[in-house]
This record gives sequence, C-alpha cells and structure tokens, in this order.
Amino acid sequence: NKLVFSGVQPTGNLHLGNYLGAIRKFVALQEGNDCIYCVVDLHAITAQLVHEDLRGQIRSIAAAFIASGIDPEKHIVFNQSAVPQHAELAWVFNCVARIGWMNRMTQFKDKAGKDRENASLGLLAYPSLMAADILIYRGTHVPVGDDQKQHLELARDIAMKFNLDYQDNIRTSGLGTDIVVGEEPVHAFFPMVEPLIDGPAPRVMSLRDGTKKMSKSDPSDLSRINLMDDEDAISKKIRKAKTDPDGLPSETEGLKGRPEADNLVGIYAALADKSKTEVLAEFGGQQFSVFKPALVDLAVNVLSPITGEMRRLMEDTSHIDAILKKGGERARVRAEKTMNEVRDIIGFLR
Ligand code: AQP
Repeated sequence: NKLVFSGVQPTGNLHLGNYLGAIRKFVALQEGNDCIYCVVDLHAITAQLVHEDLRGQIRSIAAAFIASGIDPEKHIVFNQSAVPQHAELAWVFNCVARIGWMNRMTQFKDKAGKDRENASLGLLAYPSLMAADILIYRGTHVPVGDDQKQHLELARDIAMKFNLDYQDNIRTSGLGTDIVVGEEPVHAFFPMVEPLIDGPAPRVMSLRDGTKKMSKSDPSDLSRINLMDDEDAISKKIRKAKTDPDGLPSETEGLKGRPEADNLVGIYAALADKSKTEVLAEFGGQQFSVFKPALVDLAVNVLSPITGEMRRLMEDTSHIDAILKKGGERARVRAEKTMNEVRDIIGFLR
C-alpha cells in the first residue's frame, strides 16, 4: 500500500516549478492512494526566522493545494506546526543522523552560502525534519522536484540506520516487518521511501537562465511564473523568456546544449500532459515566435482556473482554516500512534 506524503514551504509565492514539480503530482496521486499533504511551516523558519505574514503564506499554500484539486476530505491537508510529533521524531533522527551526512547536503551549502558558521542549526538539520515529516506517517512515496532527491536519499539512510541500530528492540516489540534493502534482509520499522520525481519537467529552470532552478528567492520576478500571475504577466514573462536564435528541433536529441529551449519544451510537455517527443513532433522546425504564443495559451488555460480559485479561497479564509484544523487533528492521531511505537522501540518510559 502506498502512503504518499509531501510538503511545500510557506516561504513566498508559489511558482510554476512548485506546481509542476510537486503540486500537480499530488493531485494525480490521489486516486487509489492514501495521501498526506503538508504546509511545512517549521521548515520555513530554518533559513529566515521572521516572516512578515507567515499565517497568510500558510493559508495561501493550503489554498493552492485545494484550488489545484486536492480533496481534503479523502486525504489530509494540514500545517506541520499543528502536529508536534514531527519535531519530536526529528529530534530522534538528529541523534540517528551524522553531522557529516548533513554537511554534504548541496541545499545546505547553497542556502548557507559562504558564512556557514552563521547558518542556523535548523538549516543544517532540515533533512532530518524532512525525514520525520514522511516517516511519522511511515510514508512510502514522496512526490517532489528533482532538487529534493538528495534529501530523500538521506531520509532512506536515516530510516535504515534507525532500523539497524534498534534491530533487536524492533524484533521484540513485534512492530517491524522483514524487508530486503539491496541484498540485505532487515527487520524494519520504518519503510524505505521512494521518491517520485519523473515527468518531463522534474526541475523547471529560470526563464532568464536555463542553467538555474526556477526559485521563489530569485530576485528577478521575470525568472518565474507565479501561480498568482494574471494572463498579462504570464504572457510578458514567456515572451521575454531567454532563448537561442535557432528554431525548435524535431527530436529531443536536438535540445542537448540548449537549456532554455529544453526548459520551455519541458514546461509545455508537463502542462499538456505529453512527452517532450510529442511536443517536438508538433512544433519541430517552428520558430520560438510560433511556440511561445502557444505556450502562453496553454499556461493561461491550465493556471487561470487555479489562480481564480486561490483568490476566491483567500477572500474569506475561514474555509481554509477549517480544512487545516481538521487535517491537523487527523494527522495528530496517526502521528501519535507512530511516536508511541518509536518511544517503545527506543525504550523511553511512558
Ligand atoms: N524549479 C523547480 N522545479 C521543479 N520542482 C521544484 N520545486 C521547487 N522548485 C522547483 C519543488 O516544489 C516543492 C516545494 O518546494 P519548497 O517550497 O519546499 O522549497 P524550495 O525547493 O526551496 O522552493 P524554491 O521555490 O526553490 O525556494 P527557494 O527559492 O527558497 O529555493 C518541492 O517538492 C520542490 O522539489
């Protein structure tokens, strides 16, 4: 059985990368799976402690989930700080994980910059909290963008080390199951999480520089399409998107060494639910002056209903607040069950 978990940080305006890399996949995975989607507000204070309107940001991420088509009745939508067991399990994982593992994380290096000694301890321990977010529900599948791959490998390492270190206690508690990791049989309490990263746009790149990830923190608003952008803004940003002078190739091979062209074709494919090969079969040999207006139409068609619904939900936030409250209550029940089992396995007295 798949238990799908993923989260989004309330740290700024959501953009097309967050939508295609994560939220759109959350929606698609609802059918036939048990899904838990979280606004990870504890993560939001790792890089920047004070936020001007954190509550508004939390609500707007939840609104984006609902407006995109996540069903909060069938699945769970909540904000992380409402379920303190995430932080409690993260503490245990801080003791399981090694400092060297955290120091190797590329996101930590990027976000901490040169002045690493001055980064928060929370930023260093971010992947430990992320592992706890997933494993407190014993999550098995995690839809994320490509930038989160390394953190998910670390979540597997943490789960594996916990399983091995507490092997005997897991066995006597009767709470584990036999699994095989690689060649090795393990009596596991925590499952090995599987990242779900595939699709034509696993890493959406900046519209100004095809070698940089589209990101909330890029100072240039022209570098990204925000979920709240209107038709004029989307059109302007795509028309101004950096490209090379050549037309589109008719096969994906021809996108090699052309990051901006590759990015726009990937975005089109993801929005149209097609492969890049199919998109090039349609547009191969055409100039960007033909392709860009088609991309504008497609992006507006897909995004404007979501934007409209997000605006509506944000006018009176009582509906979103009620969803988050109920989701938090449901999540807490599940999280407390796992945490009790973890306390028993470790040997805490309760
Ligand atoms: N450019 C991207 N392409 C594909 N997926 C992306 N994601 C983020 N950027 C891209 C995915 O969106 C989910 C939520 O991300 P997040 O808010 O938790 O954190 P982030 O990766 O730090 O987002 P940003 O926008 O890139 O913020 P900054 O500017 O702070 O670095 C994740 O699944 C992520 O993979």
